This record gives sequence, structure tokens and C-alpha cells, in this order.
Amino acid sequence: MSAPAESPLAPADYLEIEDRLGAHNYKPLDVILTRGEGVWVWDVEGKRYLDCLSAYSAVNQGHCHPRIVAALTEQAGRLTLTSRAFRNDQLALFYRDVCRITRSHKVLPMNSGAEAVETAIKTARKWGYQVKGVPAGRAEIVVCANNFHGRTIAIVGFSTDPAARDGFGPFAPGFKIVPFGDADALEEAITPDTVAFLVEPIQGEAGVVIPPKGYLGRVREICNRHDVLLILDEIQTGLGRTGRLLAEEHEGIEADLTLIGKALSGGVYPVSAVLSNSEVLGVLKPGEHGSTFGGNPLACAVARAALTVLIEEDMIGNARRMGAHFLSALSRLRHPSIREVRGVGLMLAIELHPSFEARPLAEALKERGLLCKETHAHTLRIAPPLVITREQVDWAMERIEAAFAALPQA
Ligand code: IF1
Repeated sequence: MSAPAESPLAPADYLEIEDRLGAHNYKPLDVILTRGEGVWVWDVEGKRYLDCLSAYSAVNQGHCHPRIVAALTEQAGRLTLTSRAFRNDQLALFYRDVCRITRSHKVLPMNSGAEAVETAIKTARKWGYQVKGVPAGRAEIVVCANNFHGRTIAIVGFSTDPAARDGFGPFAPGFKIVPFGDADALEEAITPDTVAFLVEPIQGEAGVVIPPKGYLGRVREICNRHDVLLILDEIQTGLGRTGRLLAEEHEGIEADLTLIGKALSGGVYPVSAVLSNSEVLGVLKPGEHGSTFGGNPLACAVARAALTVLIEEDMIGNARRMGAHFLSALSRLRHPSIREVRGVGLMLAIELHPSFEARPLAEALKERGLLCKETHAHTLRIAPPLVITREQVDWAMERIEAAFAALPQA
């Protein structure tokens, strides 16, 4: 069959060129996508798939949401980039919207998630020296084992994943690692030089690891008592994914610094931000931090539209309802390979017993029209766009049941 007109290459040619010319830092499923709409994506041969990854939760609003794309094209034709050396007429509107929606006092816009994390680390250290009074050069930040916060040198330096870290040193000092979900371990790790605790409310890359109930509440209390900033990385859990605007709401707490990215643009454009609920961001002075693209008018217009549709179209409520429906359907799956099914909102995972690999399951689901990605060897992550309907969840479940039925029993 010949490829559609908009795809100039045959499928095999895409693979060959990527293999020959690209760095091999990914091992994608061999599906070549060319179009997306809502929960659906189409490959170059016209086959349709239900997207159960949502670009790692960047496409929470669904592919090519018309209102976000309209904001992008309208702004792209007017003004895209001024740099922060000048002002633009979109930045204030973005600040106003994002602070109102997240009830934050201040915001600092960046582009990628990793940049938001780096920004928070710099800000927390500066706060530690200027406000907390930590002696120069001594600031410590506590992080969790099995964290995922991005790919920069500082960030991979405090990763415990050998694939992310090994061979990339030397790294930045000043980080201490404690087990995730263990508030006592955090308290023991804190010293007078500790300026912040950086944590994901639910660990994504680790395999959708949900901490014990009450963990974040205790963490908040410990941070308060020791004058330590709580930095929540909500880059994956935020913006509706878990059925709340921010995952911190599940435990009724507020972070000092909250990091958002990914779905802040609906997957249309890289936009991230550091939100501050106290005056922590106030420690930064002109010249101390920045970015050529951070806060550009195109990003601001896109992000405002992405936040607007998330709220106006009740995607957060839908994530809560469809997440509960999906989780209860997944919980009824019966197969000897399944160790546990878990999730919050539409951040779901099926963990297999150690003798079963998740990758062949992802391949089998792809053949049946469902795109999922394994995380590590034994966990399959399921995270569709938040616009998914009950019928689409049921459609996905039929494929998941069929894929398990076709798996070997042992
Ligand atoms: C890759 C995982 C997801 C993140 C959290 C910061 C960042 C991420 C909690 C950095 C990014 C991505 C990046 C992607 C794989 C991916 C991922 F599998 F590794 F864990 F989403 F589940 N904090 N997550 O999850 O944001 O700089 O990429 O914009 O291959 O690196 P970024």
C-alpha cells in the first residue's frame, strides 16, 4: 500500500533514516504518527490508535485541541518572541491567569520541565542563603530515591537510576537522597543547612508510585518545623492528570514552590513554570536567572488557552470520573502476570510480576490500536488524554483484555 500524500517516505525509510542519522537515546515503538485529534492518533498508513501515553501527560487536553491551536496560530501571526529584554502584551495576562487558577503569588516562566526544576533549585539555594541564613556554599536539598526530574547534569546527578546517571559525572554537590514515602527519613536527613525537599507527589517514571496516605501532610509539617522549602514537582501529576488541578490537593497541602510544565501548553509548545506560594521567588534579582524563550508571547498565549480549556471543559472532573471507571475495570483484569493495578485519576499503571516484561504487552496493545509505554521493565503506564469518554475507556479495556488473553500464562 502506498503512503498517503502527506507522508513522503515509506514506513521503513523513516526507521532507516532515524536509525542512521539520529542519536539512539530512545527506543520507541515502531509506529510513525502523522495526525492527532482528541484521544486519537493516526499513523502514516492511516491506522488509528487510542493514545494512552499523552506524550507523558503533556497532551492532557487531547491532541490538537482546536482552541489551543487557534491561540497558537493567532499569536504566531502577530508576535512570537521579544526576549525578556522588552515586555510583551501576553506575559501579564499569563501571570494573571496562572496565579488565579493555581492560587499562587508569583510565577517564573521557563520552557522545559527540567528548566523549571533547575530554576527551583537555584531559587531554593538563594532563599537558603538570603532568608534562612545558611552559610555560603553549604545549602543542601533533599530528594527521593527513584525520582525523575529531568535530564540536566544537576538533576541526573541526584538520580538513582543508573541509566539516567552513569557515565555523566562529575555532578553538582549538595543533594541528599532519602526513600520516597518515608517522612521519618526526610526528618532524619534534615540539617541546619537543608534549604528544600524536592519531591513528586506521585512518582511517574518510577512506575506510578503512590506514597502512603498522609505522607505529603507529614512532609509539609516537617518542612514547616525545620524551615525547609517544600518543592513539589507537579510537571507530570499537575494540571488535571490525577483528577485535581494539582496533586497536592489530594492531601490538602500547599507547596512553597510548585513546578508545572508538559500540559501547561496542552503539548502544543514547550512551556513550564515555577509557582511560588510564599515570596520565595522574590529573592531573584535582575540578571540572576532567565531564558531567551521563557515567557515569550507565543508560549503565554498557548498556555492561557491550555489552562482555559482544561477548566472550562471540565477535563479535571472528567479525569476523576474516567480514572475511577478505568481503575475499577483494570482491577477486574485476571491474569497470572498481573501483580498490581494502581492509579490516581488518569495516572494509571499495571505492574507485572518480575518474570513478565511489559514491553511485549505494549507491542501487543499497539497491534490492537492502543499506544502505551512501559516504564522500567515490568510496569505498563496508562495515561490517556483527560478528554477520554466512558465509551473510549471501555473500548481500551476490550483491547487490554484481549492482549492479556493472548499472553502466555507463565
Ligand atoms: C524523557 C519519564 C514521564 C517529569 C517530572 C520533570 C520532568 C519530567 C516529574 C522533565 C519529564 C519525561 C521526560 C521523558 C520521559 C518522561 C517521563 F518516563 F521519564 F518519567 F513523563 F513519565 N519532572 N518526564 O516526569 O521535564 O524537561 O522533559 O520537559 O525521556 O526524558 P522535561
